[in-house]
Amino acid sequence: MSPAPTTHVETVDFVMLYIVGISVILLLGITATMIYFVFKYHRKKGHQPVDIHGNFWLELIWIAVPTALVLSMFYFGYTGFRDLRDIPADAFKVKVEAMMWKFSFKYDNGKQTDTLYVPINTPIHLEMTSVDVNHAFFIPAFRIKEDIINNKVTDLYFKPEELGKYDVACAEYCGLKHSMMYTAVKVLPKQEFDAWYDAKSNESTSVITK
Ligand SMILES: [Cu+2]
Repeated sequence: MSPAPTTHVETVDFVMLYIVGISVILLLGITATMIYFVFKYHRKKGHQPVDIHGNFWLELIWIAVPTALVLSMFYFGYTGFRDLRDIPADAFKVKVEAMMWKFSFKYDNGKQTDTLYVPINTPIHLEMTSVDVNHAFFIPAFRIKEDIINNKVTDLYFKPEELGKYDVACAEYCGLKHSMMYTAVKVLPKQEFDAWYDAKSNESTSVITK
């Protein structure tokens, strides 16, 4: 497996697999028990059913085990979420403006682009707002997504660790051309990014197209 493009990928995928894994094991276990009971306790001639009034240990187990499982899901979900929200103060800031139906990226030095360019191995902080309706910023390969709201600033954070070009999509239905509201994030080597950042032209001459 190739290395993940950001550290968030491992965290988010782990939580996902953990929850789905537990759910699948429980589904199979409960279904198997149910089928077994249907055969074991079906009506038989000459069999007298008896009522059972409580079983302390059984009840303790079926309260304690699901509680522990759900709390562990919460724990991994919460620590993963904290990683996504813990934005380093020295992160490289890019302002994102969403509008029907495109994204615009503004850098501190005045540069403005339609494609997001970022240097590798650098924490990136996106400060996002919308000039019209609600949108959402989604980079599937990085496992990050956040709403973009009019008159409000929302944030996203990631640290790219793999060079390349990754899809960015709007993930909130925002009108007629919502389905075409796509752009890309290009992760460049540090030197190449600096050259682009300091150059007059807005477009990168990068050969990265994958
Ligand atoms: Cu949109």
